Amino acid sequence: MTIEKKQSEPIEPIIFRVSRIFGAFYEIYNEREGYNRAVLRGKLRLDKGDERNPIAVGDRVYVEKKQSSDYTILNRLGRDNFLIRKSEQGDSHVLCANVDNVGIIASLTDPETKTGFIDRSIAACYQAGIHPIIIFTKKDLLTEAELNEKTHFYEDLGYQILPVSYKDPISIQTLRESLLAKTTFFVGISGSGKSTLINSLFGEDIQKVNTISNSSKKGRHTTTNSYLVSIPPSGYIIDSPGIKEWGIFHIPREVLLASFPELQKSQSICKLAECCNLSDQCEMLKTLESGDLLPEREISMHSMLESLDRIHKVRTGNLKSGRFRGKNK
Ligand SMILES: Nc1nc2c(ncn2[C@@H]2O[C@H](COP(=O)(O)OP(=O)(O)O)[C@@H](O)[C@H]2O)c(=O)[nH]1
Ligand SMILES: [Mg+2]
Repeated sequence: MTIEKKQSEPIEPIIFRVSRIFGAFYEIYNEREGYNRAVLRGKLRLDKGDERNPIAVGDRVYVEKKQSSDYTILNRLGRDNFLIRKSEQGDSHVLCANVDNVGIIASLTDPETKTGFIDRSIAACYQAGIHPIIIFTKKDLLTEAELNEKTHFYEDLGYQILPVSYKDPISIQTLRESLLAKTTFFVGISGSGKSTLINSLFGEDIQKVNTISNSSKKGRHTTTNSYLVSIPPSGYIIDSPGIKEWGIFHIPREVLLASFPELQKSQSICKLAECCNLSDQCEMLKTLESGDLLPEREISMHSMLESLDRIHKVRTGNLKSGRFRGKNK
């Protein structure tokens, strides 16, 4: 892409990735120029339409650098994928864009991350077509037998799992190798050991290193606290604020069911060419009700399906009017 400036002076825009958002300011990163601060071109600001923010952390953007070393974001490149979280109130939020993996940070103990959190995160990954890696933290606090019991549950379902401890450098190295040359979104409940893990991967305290972020912090205007950081020797991590639960209200019911490997098998034997939208012929529903799933799995799926029912009640109040946006007044 070439942008014409005063007709005679073409400018080659540079591609950066958005590493952090502070209200109207964007922190952008590329390997050659490091972290820099940018603003959005005026027109792009107006074009944003329905989206609360047209740019998410992880987006690739065309940037113009003026002589004064001010950076302006001209355009956003198309996204490979993106992850969103939708709350019960109908607020949806693009968490990040262009990611290869989601690292689900699940602490084995102190506090133990509930399987409900892991399963909701996996469902969100499934919907977005992004590979989940379950990173079990604090493995040093468990015996070998306890560790095996907890991790085999997900491993047997076919998921990639990585048990780690910041006290075990080999486990950190193994994790580093699986993240090589990839962009990985880290999600976890607070206290799960996410910051400790990122610092271990980075080699020092990331919050202190990311100086641009600190100098341009705009407190009240911050729309998202996620940030992208380049991890040596290659690859990126996007850290997200600790959350209680991944809101899955944007996920269609049949996609939620298909996010369970046990139910995917039933989906593949379904005789209908198109999804039946869960008619009584739905093979996935039949399997769910047949009692063939492990009890924990069945409880988890029913809990997720019940969450979807809750949003339908909210929707009757007409989300478009904005009545249920923001705070639940
Ligand atoms: N024993 C042990 N404690 C850990 C480990 N990782 C984190 N912690 C502790 O768990 C607490 C929460 O960690 P933190 O990284 O702040 O969690 P975050 O809220 O997910 O960012 C801190 O007291 C850490 O020292 C681990 O691998 N082993
Ligand atoms: Mg933290």
